[in-house]
Amino acid sequence: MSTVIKGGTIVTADLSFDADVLVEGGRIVEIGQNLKGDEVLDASGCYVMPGGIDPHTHLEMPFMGTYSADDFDSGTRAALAGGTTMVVDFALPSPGQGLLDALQMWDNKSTRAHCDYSFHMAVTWWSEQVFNEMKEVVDRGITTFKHFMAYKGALMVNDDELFASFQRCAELGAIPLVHAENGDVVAELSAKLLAAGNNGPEAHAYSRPPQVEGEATNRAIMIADMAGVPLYVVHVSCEESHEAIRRARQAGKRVWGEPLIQHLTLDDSEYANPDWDHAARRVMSPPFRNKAHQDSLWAGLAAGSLSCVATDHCAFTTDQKRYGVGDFTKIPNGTGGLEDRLPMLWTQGVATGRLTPQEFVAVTSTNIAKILNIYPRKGAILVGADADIVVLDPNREKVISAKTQQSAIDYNVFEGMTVKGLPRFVLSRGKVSVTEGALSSEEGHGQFVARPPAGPVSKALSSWKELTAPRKVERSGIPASGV
Ligand code: DUC
Ligand code: ZN
Ligand code: ZN
Ligand code: ZN
Repeated sequence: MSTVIKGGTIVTADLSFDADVLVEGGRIVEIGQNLKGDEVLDASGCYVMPGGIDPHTHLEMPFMGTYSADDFDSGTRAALAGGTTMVVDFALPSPGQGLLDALQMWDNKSTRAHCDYSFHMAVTWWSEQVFNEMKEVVDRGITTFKHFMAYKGALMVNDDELFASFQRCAELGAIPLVHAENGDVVAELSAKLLAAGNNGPEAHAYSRPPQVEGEATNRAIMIADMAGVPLYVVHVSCEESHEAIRRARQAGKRVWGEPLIQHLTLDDSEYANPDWDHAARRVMSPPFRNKAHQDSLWAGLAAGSLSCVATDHCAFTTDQKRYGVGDFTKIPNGTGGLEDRLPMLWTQGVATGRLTPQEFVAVTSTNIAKILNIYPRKGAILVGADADIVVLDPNREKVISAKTQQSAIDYNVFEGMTVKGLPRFVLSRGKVSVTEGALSSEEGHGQFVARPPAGPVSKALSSWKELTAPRKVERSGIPASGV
């Protein structure tokens, strides 16, 4: 059975042109004029783009005493409903747990996926076992390792562990990721705030000012440079962190930054809401920032200093958020966004003129496909590519509401916002999974996407190593010791 997507405008990260797309056997088999297929999808007036890739989700993840509420079923349904056709989730070993053990847990959970997926592996502690298992993880097609510089006493790794793991990544052709916040400072500030009776959700933001993020981003960049490895910084929320990434890139270092749709579109005034639930539902790390930081992130996407827009989808119900009544440090950190990432970015980015449609495709799909070394199988409209396609209707609109979302939680941080630019069709490896808002996806259709380690292109460009390579100095006059 073949499917032809007819009469639309193809938009890739490079160019736009009018053409039909013929899909068969899960792949794009032809691009051209007047193509014929068994099934016809009318794309007139629409943009035909590579399906979104969300490089940052936490589905059914054990975290802060509970589990994130969306699993691979509801999470990937939400993804597809919003035009995202692949997610990269974090396999998270608890400290002391082996990486392969954690991977088995994620393999089991992900059998429910409605769209394709891959994993990043988190390094939450360091040992010979972790060092050894990293190789096996890479052999299984997981070539990215996440490190938390925050969550002291839980997931945080120290600088010695960070340096050891980054060096191991360099050996394996893998890319380290960092959650960049100074966990020691966050812990100190949190304790001070609580001692002063500041225990509401707004104190969460006070405990994690932009400086803790800027400091950690700079530190991670320097440690990666010394390890000779590229670096991907997740959820860049502020100018301090963006500035560090900009400077590193300008100096020729291979560093990428990932802002979230939430940080681009929601600001810190949310925490001043007198309704405890409203504020707590928006507690995530890093927290929302002010307008100046948002402007910095938008500018970075346009200028290319920031590369990918993600969600960090880590959804908790209102009941779960209430674990933190009386102590903001116990509010499970995280917000949803999987279903809303593309429509929100289109509405507030493309429709406002801040991003071109090509830039939209680059930051929602193509850039991350290249970084993860799965381009052009993913992130492309090309003959031979997987038919992961979103047909986006720029005139289709809705008001975001928890009542109509796929996510399992009871609210939506974008509730009441109008989005214009919604999928008419979404195809997941050729399977029509969404038609004008109606889902026809299939549990278990999603497949694991193994990623080959990067070749020489992944080498960091810093000249630090050559300039300071240890050289033993030959000396003739060596003084007698110990006199
Ligand atoms: N931040 C969150 O808000 N949730 C999950 C993990 C993280 O780093
Ligand atoms: Zn994080
Ligand atoms: Zn995260
Ligand atoms: Zn289902």
